Amino acid sequence: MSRTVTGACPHDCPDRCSWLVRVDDSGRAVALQGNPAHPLTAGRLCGKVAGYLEDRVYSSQRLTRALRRTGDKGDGRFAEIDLDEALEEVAARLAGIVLDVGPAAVVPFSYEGTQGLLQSKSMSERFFARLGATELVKAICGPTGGLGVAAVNGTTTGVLPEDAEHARLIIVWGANPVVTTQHLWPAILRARQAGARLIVIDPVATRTARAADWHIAPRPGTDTALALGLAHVIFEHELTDERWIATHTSGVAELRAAAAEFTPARTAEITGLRTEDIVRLAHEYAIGSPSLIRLLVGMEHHTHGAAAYAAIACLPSLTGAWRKHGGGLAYHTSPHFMDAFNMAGLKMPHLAPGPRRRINMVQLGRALTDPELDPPVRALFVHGSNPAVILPRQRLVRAGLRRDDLFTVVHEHVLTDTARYADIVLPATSQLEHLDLMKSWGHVDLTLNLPAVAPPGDAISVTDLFRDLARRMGFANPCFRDTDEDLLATALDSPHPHLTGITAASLAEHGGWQRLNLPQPYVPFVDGFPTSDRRAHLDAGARAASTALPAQPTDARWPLQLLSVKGLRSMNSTYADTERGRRDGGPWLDLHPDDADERGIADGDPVHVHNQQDSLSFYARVSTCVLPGVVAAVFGAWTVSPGRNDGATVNLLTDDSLTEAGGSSYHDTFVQVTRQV
Ligand SMILES: Nc1nc2c(c(=O)[nH]1)N[C@H]1C(S)=C(S)[C@@H](COP(=O)(O)OP(=O)(O)OC[C@H]3O[C@@H](n4cnc5c(=O)[nH]c(N)nc54)[C@H](O)[C@@H]3O)O[C@H]1N2
Ligand SMILES: Nc1nc2c(c(=O)[nH]1)N[C@H]1C(S)=C(S)[C@@H](COP(=O)(O)OP(=O)(O)OC[C@H]3O[C@@H](n4cnc5c(=O)[nH]c(N)nc54)[C@H](O)[C@@H]3O)O[C@H]1N2
Ligand code: SF4
Ligand SMILES: [Mo]
Repeated sequence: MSRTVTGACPHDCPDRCSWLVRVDDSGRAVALQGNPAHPLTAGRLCGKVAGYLEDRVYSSQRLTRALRRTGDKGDGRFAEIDLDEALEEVAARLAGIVLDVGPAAVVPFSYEGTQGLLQSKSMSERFFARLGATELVKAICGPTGGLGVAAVNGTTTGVLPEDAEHARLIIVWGANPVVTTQHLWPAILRARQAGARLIVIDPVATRTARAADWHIAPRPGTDTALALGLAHVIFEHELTDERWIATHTSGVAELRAAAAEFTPARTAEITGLRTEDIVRLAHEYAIGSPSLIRLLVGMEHHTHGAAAYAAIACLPSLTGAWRKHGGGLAYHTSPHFMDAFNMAGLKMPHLAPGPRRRINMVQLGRALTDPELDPPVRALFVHGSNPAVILPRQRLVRAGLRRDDLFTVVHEHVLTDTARYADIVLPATSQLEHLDLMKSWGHVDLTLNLPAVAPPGDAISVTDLFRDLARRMGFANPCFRDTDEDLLATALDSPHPHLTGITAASLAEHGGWQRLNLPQPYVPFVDGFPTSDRRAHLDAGARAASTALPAQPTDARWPLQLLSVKGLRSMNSTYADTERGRRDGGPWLDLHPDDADERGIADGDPVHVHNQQDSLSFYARVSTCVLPGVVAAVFGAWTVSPGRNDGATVNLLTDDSLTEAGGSSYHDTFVQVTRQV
């Protein structure tokens, strides 16, 4: 008899689909489908994940045995070894490095390959805390926008993205939901069916922008100016909600003064938009009711990204958009979960023997190659991430990974670019083979992922891996013997009202998911913002004014701004190796006709894209999809993906400077494009 097991997609995607796995008599998963009972998933997985069984679980490329490197770092030659032998070697090497140089010489590098609490934030965290390893600052995605929005509202949460359905004027600002949040997009479509108008603010004519009623394309990095320009018009034309401002905000005088400088004419000059469009947008926004601004990650990857989020976050408080269900600002929903879970119990940071050194993931390349770093990084333990592809300044990262005196362990599903540099590769379980508890950053349903099939070969989960290493390294604390079920119960062991009545058993009984206990309808902030004085701090938006000018090329040789965006068929760098991931062909670089003409480039021509860091090959796609002065490419390709990219991994060109919150300012990258002869 076949059986059906409930689970959830592990990816770093706001949609967090609930899924059903059909397993046949022999214990093989034969079908994977979106859970029809979960309202947002609505029975459908996206095109990236629909093939998870073939592309990952049963892929011929799947790692099922531990590997030891036999060739040079990076060239991908390995020999299979026993898992026990591999783990013994890892434990011995880590112990040796701790003894020789100290525990800070060990750097764990994990990110969002799986967003499961157990696989990404439990036993591994305990292990590295107990070891006293360097702590990785993981601010590449989220904290920059979060810093700006929370400076105003006290939190990054707001309108639930699914409540876009109730809005009648929707501004999607720096987000591409048709590609990146495919299950939340229908909420926007439903709103439109009910008469809502959709405006997209994006320098690129994305699929979302092309579907909008109005696409506004400011120059990249000019959103602070645009938001302050809109505030200017809203003040000047008395479109403010004075009652909301008086009772729910502070700092309006500062914001008014800052916005005074951003006349439509000046705003137009900075953003490249027309003055009449700025005035019209402000009016439409202020009058639309309920009006919703949907933010995601687009403005984050700029040096002054946080400022833009702060300036934008002031707008709904100027117009009182928060009053109505569906009105306000929709951004991350994570805090609804993360504030509720017992994270200290799960991660146990107190196990650390003392203060831990911190290294920012964005600058891993620097850390690995800095001759002055004391202690030097001597061991790198990677799981749930592909740093050789996703990090900026890729050549430096790879130079670091190539170091002979660096011991690198990579726990993975497939032999990624990063895994090719490993001394030891360990095979990881897939989402079908381990237990997990999944939050979401796009909705408020908690999902349970039950193991559906046995792991292939020696594949081992993150939790089992670190339990085993803890034992081998003699960590006596009983917390290292907690089972996955114990860990799951610990995560939910919290007095927070969002979790009342939610247990592993109740999640299973409810078909694998339950909504957090939030009021329905959820109308945030009508009773006050979660700030010290319960008010939105508009002065934070005023302070943004000082960084309202966009990044400029510092060298006339590299005049074009390169935006590297998310791909339709890949999930960051995941699936870039699959047939599906390669279907788009290319790699493509979008280029404006003016810039193409100036360089004698025709549509489809092979081009070099180069700057002070590197040079890559692309095919030009000449169209007005991008503004003059801007080029755009999808990031995430691997150097070794055959046929697709000739090694064109965009992060060879991106710079590793930090945003205000320690994120990566990928988009402040400037390049030149020349026709290949
Ligand atoms: N298919 C697919 N889905 C994904 C992912 C994926 O790789 N593929 N990745 C997931 C992850 S990790 C994330 S963080 C989310 C991201 O989801 P999104 O934020 O929706 O995606 P991005 O492509 O990073 O950026 C969105 C848009 O911001 C625009 N942008 C860049 N600079 C500026 C600017 O200065 N101002 C304005 N207004 N817009 C700007 C870009 O042109 C881009 O179209 O998607 C998730 N979902
Ligand atoms: N130029 C440029 N660079 C970018 C971005 C951009 O827009 N432009 N976007 C940035 C953003 S927003 C983000 S979030 C990051 C994403 O960076 P990452 O989170 O590193 O994303 P992925 O490339 O998906 O790599 C995740 C890896 O985890 C592995 N994995 C999945 N599940 C498991 C598991 O259960 N166990 C183990 N051990 N491994 C697992 C996958 O096989 C995959 O290789 O990239 C950033 N990089
Ligand atoms: S990547 Fe996102 S849209 Fe696709 S199945 Fe996973 S959660 Fe759903
Ligand atoms: Mo991200």
